[in-house]
Amino acid sequence: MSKKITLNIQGMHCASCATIIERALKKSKGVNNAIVNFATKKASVEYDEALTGPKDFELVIESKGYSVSKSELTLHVDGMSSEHCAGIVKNTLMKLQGVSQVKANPIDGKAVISYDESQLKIDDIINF
Ligand SMILES: [Cu+2]
Repeated sequence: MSKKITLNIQGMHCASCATIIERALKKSKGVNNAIVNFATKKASVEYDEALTGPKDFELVIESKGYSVSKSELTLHVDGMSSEHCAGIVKNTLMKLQGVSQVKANPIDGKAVISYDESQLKIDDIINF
């Protein structure tokens, strides 16, 4: 299945940076097409879901010295009072598309989520 995503890229300072990233993405396994726009700082990637995914693109982009910008959100999760609950919260959140990291702490009941704003909205996280 072919999928398309948009990533926000940090660290590009001219049009040739965009070209470097674009070439690297196009060369990676499972990528059908990639367009990197310097002006909007966005990369749009068409890929085969069975072969690759956003985490791979992130690695490719980082290997060229750029990064994918992430947003961080802290939620207070009611009732998350043990390691067991924290584990469930973490696993559930990690399944959402665009979420790259979750730290769930049963002691203060807080979950810190790193996610890609272009793939996931705060409402999606809160209502999941
Ligand atoms: Cu440049």
